[in-house]
Amino acid sequence: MAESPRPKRKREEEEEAAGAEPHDGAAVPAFPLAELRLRRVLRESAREKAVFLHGEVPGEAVSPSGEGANAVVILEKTPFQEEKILDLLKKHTKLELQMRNDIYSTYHLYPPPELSEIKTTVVYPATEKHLQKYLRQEVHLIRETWEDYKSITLPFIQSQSFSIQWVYNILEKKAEADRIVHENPDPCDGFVLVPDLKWNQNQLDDLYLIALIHRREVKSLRDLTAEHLPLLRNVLQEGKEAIRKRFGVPASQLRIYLHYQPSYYHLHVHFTALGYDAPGSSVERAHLLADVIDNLAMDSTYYQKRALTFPLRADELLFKKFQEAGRV
Ligand code: GTA
Repeated sequence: MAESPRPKRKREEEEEAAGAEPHDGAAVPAFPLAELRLRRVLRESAREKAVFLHGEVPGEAVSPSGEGANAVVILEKTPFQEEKILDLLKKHTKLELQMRNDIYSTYHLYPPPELSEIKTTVVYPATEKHLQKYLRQEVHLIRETWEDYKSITLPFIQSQSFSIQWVYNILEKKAEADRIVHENPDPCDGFVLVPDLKWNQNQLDDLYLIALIHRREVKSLRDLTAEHLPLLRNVLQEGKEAIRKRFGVPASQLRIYLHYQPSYYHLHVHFTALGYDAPGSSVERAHLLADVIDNLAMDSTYYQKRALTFPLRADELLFKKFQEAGRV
């Protein structure tokens, strides 16, 4: 638990703005959550205290393929905020004894509405790929050589990847402009640092920011060479400094890494609290930025030479491409 990183009023202003400012800057009504038809539970996790839902928005024009009316809704219980715990103890609406045994007892505590927030993330309209992404599935590890990258992965990325319009909206200040924590405006070696979609900014325990580079042609780790070292060093140094200044978290408590494979092929760097077990921070997917910099400084073509390992879900098209090529 940690202190709220920002004053409450500021948060409220941002929340109001978030409700009124969609990706193109025009005002839209809130997502009609109460009318959502639940199609299925894609995944639920007791550990993450989150559930991933596939819903259908009634009354929306449905394309022949059924796309357009689909939504993914992620409901997630939020971490405790230290400054609100006293309120939780004092202002609960009901306290029900569940069991008592000697010195041990458990209760159902029902907090007042203002202390029972559920973080709700909506992807709407959601594509089939979004539905697949959140569906619980068997996962396999792939070992991709540079030749595999060129003959299997790159053609797949060019034909299939997720839209990165949301990235361009941030870089062009069409969305989330009021959330920018730091910007280096240099078109070649600059970037924008913003809170990640997954972080509600109420507490530092699950701190999560992303740095999006201004350059548009760098898709992933595989494109990096020594030419990108000034950019990567800027992201590392300035990102650390901006987070220390804004949130008071020292660099020694940050995990700063890139994903391979990413979901979005516009180079970005994840900054998460070291104590937070963020989705995608495990060894099969995360590459520490400091190590990436060292590798490139030793060998400019390091990431065009070495094999890279990553997990793929069994029904992902990229997995099928590796299977067809006899590489799984
Ligand atoms: N600020 O509009 C955005 C935005 N979008 C669309 C994505 N991101 C955004 N940030 C802002 N505004 O950290 C963030 C994502 C992610 C990063 C992209 O950009 O939150 P990536 O390209 O490496 O893709 O990173 P990644 O990691 O696969 O994406 P993502 O969405 O984090 O999914 C990884 C897994 O985490 C999912 O399969 C799921 O199991 C889990 N997960 C995803 N979203 C949530 C969530 N909201 N709550 C809990 N778990 C989640």
